[in-house]
Amino acid sequence: MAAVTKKKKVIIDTDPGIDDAMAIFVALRSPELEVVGLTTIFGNVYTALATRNALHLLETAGRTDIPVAEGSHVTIKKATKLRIASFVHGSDGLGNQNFPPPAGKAVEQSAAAFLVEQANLYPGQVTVVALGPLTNLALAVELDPSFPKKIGQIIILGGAYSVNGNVNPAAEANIFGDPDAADIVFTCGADILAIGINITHQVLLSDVDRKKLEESDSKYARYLSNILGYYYDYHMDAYSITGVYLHDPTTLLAAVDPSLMTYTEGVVRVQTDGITKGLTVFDNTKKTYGEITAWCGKPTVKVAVTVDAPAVVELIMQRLLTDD
Ligand SMILES: [Ca+2]
Repeated sequence: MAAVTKKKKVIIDTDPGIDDAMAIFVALRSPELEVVGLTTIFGNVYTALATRNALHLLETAGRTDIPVAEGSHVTIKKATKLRIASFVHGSDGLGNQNFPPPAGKAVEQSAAAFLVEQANLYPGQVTVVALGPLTNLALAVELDPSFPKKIGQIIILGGAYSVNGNVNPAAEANIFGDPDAADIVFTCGADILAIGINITHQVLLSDVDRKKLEESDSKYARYLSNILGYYYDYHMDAYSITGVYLHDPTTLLAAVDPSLMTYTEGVVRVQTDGITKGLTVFDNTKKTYGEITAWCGKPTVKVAVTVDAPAVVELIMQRLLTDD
């Protein structure tokens, strides 16, 4: 038994989303991981549709054994005016393919309650891969102040470190979706690894890769080929590129193989209002400022600074091009 490597327990907090779908499939296809649940959040779509899509993706993969817990429908401050990125992923979140509704249902528990429960069941052993706005995680911290110490690691797709955002020059979409929640999570004291768009904008799925997916017999590759068209069109319109950024699957791979990236450590605070709402500001903690700042005394987090992009794309493709 000693030779058997223990699988890492993972909860994916997600707003599916075309690249979320890809990340979920990569997770299910990764022998290093045991996906213990999906929790849902608004972002690419509203929360109810995120739940429907999460159930649909698990049914597509034949993994209805994995529970889905529905997350918050409002921000941590109860704002109901949400930023929904349907222009990126289609109004159904999955490239407007008119998939039938899922047969299954979410569990009764809320996402935050599920996160707290799993952290208590397996202290120090559960990794949360957060692929949407951070509301559910902030609610988990509020629900159980010991959650940050009981959760193993939180890997966050969020922020733009020393680069422009993708909602506006200041803000990256997941942080912009609920900046107050993001600030709670970044300063909660958990073992946090943040992957910003300075990283994910280096990881591009090219036309050649797309063709390989289209020509593959794998059910995952075929499914993704069908929904990727909308995402390619958005990237051509927004960035004038023939390819798509692999935000969510890249972040997921940090749970599979952290050595694909390098990291620095410091304190991240989030701007919660004004024209720079959603801005993530990293303090490298190397300078002792002459006055008390909002970063002073806050716990440090890890932020990814470089990525082996070809290796990330290769691993994603390897996981998706087969289905057994
Ligand atoms: Ca996402």
